[in-house]
Amino acid sequence: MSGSGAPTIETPRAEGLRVAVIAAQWHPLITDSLVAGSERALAEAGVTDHKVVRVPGSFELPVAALHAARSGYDAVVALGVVIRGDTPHFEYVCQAATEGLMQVSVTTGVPVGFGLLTCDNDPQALDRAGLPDSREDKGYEAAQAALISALAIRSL
Ligand code: DLZ
Repeated sequence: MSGSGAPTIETPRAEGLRVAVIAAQWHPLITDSLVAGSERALAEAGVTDHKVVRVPGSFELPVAALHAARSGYDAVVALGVVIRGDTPHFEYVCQAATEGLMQVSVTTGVPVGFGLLTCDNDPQALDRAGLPDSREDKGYEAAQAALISALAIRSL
């Protein structure tokens, strides 16, 4: 999937929304930066009520996201990094996390910003992590997506 075709997205005003950021701990340099990017977006949107919860790995993102969605949060931001290794483990963790997060979102009606990086190698992940030399900031983008979706849902 290439990034070409991505729209220019403005960070909305979202005062009053409650947001849970759920982040895995694997690849801490990258996940910490994704968390920082998501918090930057929340601050720019005027969100004052947010909580960051860390889970061990990306496989655990869906269950924590489910609890957040059931606990009254208006939006969830899920952040993690999975790097391909020599075994099929990569596919299982990526598929479980991705499908699990989508299920949480469609079964609870609470939007989940998808900030799970699924990369072949470290440089690909670093390039998307929102670090000073990164080209992209997927933590920021995932928070934007969660906020915009929550506001869109409210308007329906
Ligand atoms: C086991 C594992 C491996 C090999 N790689 C990653 C990874 O690259 N990124 C990640 O977020 N988690 C990884 N994990 C941990 C699993 O997500 C999970 O935490 C463990 O299997 C325990 O349930």
